[in-house]
Amino acid sequence: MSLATINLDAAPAGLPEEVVAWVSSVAELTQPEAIHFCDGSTEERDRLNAQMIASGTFIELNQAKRPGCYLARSNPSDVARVEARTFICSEHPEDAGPTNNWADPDDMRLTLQRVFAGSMRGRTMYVIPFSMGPLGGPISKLGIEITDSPYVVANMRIMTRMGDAALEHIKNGEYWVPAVHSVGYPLIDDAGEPREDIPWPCNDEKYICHFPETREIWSYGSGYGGNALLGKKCYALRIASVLARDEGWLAEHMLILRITRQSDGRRFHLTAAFPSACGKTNLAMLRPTIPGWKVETIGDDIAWMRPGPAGRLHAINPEAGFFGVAPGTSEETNPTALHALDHDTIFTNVGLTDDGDVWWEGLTDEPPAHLIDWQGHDWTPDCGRKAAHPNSRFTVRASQAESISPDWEDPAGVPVDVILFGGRRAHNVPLISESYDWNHGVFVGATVSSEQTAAAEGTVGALRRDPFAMLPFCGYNMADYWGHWLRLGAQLGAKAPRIFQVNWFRKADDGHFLWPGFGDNSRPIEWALRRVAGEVEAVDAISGRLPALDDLNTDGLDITDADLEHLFELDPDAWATEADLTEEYFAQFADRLPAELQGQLTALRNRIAAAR
Ligand code: GTP
Ligand code: SPV
Ligand code: MN
Repeated sequence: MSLATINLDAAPAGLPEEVVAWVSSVAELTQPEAIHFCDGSTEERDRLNAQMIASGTFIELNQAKRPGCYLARSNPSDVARVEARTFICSEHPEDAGPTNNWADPDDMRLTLQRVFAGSMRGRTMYVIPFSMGPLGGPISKLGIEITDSPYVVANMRIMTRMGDAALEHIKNGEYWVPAVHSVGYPLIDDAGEPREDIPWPCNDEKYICHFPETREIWSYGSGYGGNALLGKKCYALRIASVLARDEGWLAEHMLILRITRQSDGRRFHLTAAFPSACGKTNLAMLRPTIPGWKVETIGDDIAWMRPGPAGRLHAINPEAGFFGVAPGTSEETNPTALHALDHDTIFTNVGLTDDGDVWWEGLTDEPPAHLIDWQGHDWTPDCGRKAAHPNSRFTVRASQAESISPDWEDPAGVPVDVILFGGRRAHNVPLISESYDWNHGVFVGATVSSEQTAAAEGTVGALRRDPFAMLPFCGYNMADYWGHWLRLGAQLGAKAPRIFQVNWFRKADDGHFLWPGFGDNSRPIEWALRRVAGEVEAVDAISGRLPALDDLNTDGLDITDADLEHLFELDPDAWATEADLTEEYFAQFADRLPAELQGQLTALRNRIAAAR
């Protein structure tokens, strides 16, 4: 089958030969019934929405209450990223490193040929040209995702700059990354018999594959989130981290925000890496509980950062939307996000109320008396099940957040002053500490551990290492990635951002969170910014430099003195155990581990010994 023999509705003129050849080869393999090149128009969106309502993929929400909003319910087996089925297919296993699943690229190509063969039979194949980052920007990059899922098209339309405008850049010969996705549910079976479509097609066999040398993405079997919206984790993190290593920049799992001090108008830009579902969206939309600071949102999940002309590190948000965790989002915790969801939002796996609205755990104190849960079953508050899946999400344009910065689409990015590393740590890690220098900051980032959340399949709550919040997202050997960070720091020198570690999740012995979090996170951040401005001293300690308690703004803060002190307690014995575990952790990287990090471990041990 060649492109010419496939019934194209509106194939754009002037496609580069390599695009035609690639689309044809994927069509030949997957055998779709039709091919549609997405133009990104509202007409196209409306047509696909109507089609998804008819097929049951979308449930139209109450349009008087939430215009342009839809609910999708996934298959209960397809609710999160599948890290065990995510592969880095580099030629040499050591280039994927011990923290990734490696697969031989030749073997994987054979597997992919097998599963993709005929996988789109009876379906339309959508071709989505997209830009990660503002169109034509110096830090931005292009891609084309082929998918057989209209739900993916609808989400990519929100999450990226998608359609004709991106295609124009590809037609001009700019570099683009190919990404192929199939849900793996053809509508014609092997015997040639047609079968009915279902609201959430997917396949029990899943492969999320990355080829770092040829810079390709192939994803099979899942329609959910980062498994299927290939611009996000697959491109903007796993493939982009490889591009960034080779080209001298950084692709990171970080939010970006601007904080302006109103008294003198001084602007600070901050990026922060937290593991999945650990508060990036909330922090990106921070509403300070202390006066005098204004926060603007630039991004909530991914930052691409490059040294700029004046030698500073500049960050852009490569995405155009938020794919945010719904549960826990409320008028109290994140009013900005909540208000953004008033219109033109796709909700996935949340509860459906009797008046056609949405609900999730934490949205209101008082749950509705009845609703339909994320699996389509009747739900009442006492039924013992969750109304929304813990990894249920909303997809919304970034521009719908009232906190969005007027400069969020500046193609040159914003100059970064501060980098935060955080995780969920019930013990040991203080509310905030400053790294002694860049290399110490890299050590802190490299040793982050965090309790696992529902964002990926696995044991929720289990403590695991999540270096730089990139464990599931680094496209090459993690030790080489640390080396890349060390080199970039040396290049930036005195102009490098300052690095801090934070932990909103420390718990008291009775299990309550010691820190109120959310808007009050502005307090330790204020201290960090005052450090950058050279306005406040710090106290040298085991894990880094701590604030003197008097320097942390606690006006109006609802916390006991005991809890406040506990937040900064550093137990030398517990830290000696941390150091032992770090040594064990580092051992798996063998001779790829940068010597500087071994040196940082020794320095940590020396500080522990001095504190004893
Ligand atoms: P991904 O989109 O998965 O990368 O994650 P994210 O980091 O953007 O996650 P998000 O901001 O949606 O995290 C939400 C979870 O973090 C919810 O369970 C919140 O209740 C919790 N959370 C966010 N901020 C805080 C905080 O300051 N304190 C506490 N205790 N919990 C918080
Ligand atoms: C994450 O898991 O870090 C996310 C959600 O941001 S997903 O896009 O599904 O990866
Ligand atoms: Mn994320």
